[in-house]
Amino acid sequence: MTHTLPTLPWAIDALEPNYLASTMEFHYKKHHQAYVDKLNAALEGTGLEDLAIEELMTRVQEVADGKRQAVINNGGGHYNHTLFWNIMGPNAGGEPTGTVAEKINEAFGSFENFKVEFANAAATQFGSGWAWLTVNTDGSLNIEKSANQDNCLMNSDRKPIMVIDVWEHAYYLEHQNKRPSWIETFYKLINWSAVETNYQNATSGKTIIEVNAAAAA
Ligand code: MN3
Repeated sequence: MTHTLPTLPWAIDALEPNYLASTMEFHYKKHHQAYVDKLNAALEGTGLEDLAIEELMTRVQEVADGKRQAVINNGGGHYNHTLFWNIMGPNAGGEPTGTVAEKINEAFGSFENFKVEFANAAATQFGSGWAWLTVNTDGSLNIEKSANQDNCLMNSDRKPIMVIDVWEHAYYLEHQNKRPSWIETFYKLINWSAVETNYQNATSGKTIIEVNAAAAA
C-alpha cells in the first residue's frame, strides 16, 4: 500500500475567511504531501508497508532504530493533518452536542471551561506541536498536547478525536506570531459533528478516521 494525500472533506477555499485558501494551498498541498512522500520512503524495508496509517501509528515502536524516527515524524505528520482536516469544516464552530458534549461537561465542568483549558494547552505547547482532545479506554476525555508530530496512538491506549495544529506554518499567514489569535479563530472551525463521529468510532473499536489510500499495486 502506498500512502496518498487524502481527499479533503470540503473545498480548499471552504473555510474562508477563517482559514485562507492561500494557507491551505501550502499547508495541505505542500506540507502534508511532503509528509506522505517521506513516509512512503521511510517505510521501505520495514515490513510495515501494508498497514493503514492509523494502525501504523500504534505500531511505530516496531520500526527498526534507524528508521523509527522518520516513520514517527512523517507518519505522524500524515495522520495528524488528516485528523485536523477531518474535524474542521465550513459553517462549523458553535458547541458540541451528543455524547461529546456530555463527556466534556463531565471532564471539564462546562464547554466554556473546556475552551479555556484547551486554549491553554495549545498556547503553552512550546515550539511546534499539537493540542488534542483524546479518549480514554473508559470513554472519558482528556486535553493533552504533543511536540513535533507525535500523537497518543504511538505511545498509549488513548485515542485522538480532535486536534489543533500549532506549528507556525498552520497560522502564520493570517496570524503571524500570534498563536492565541489562531486558537480563538479555530473555535469557529471545529466541526463538532465530525468529532462526535470520531468519539463513537474510537469508543467502539472502529477506525477513528477513514483515510483513503491507494490499493496495493
Ligand atoms: Mn501542519
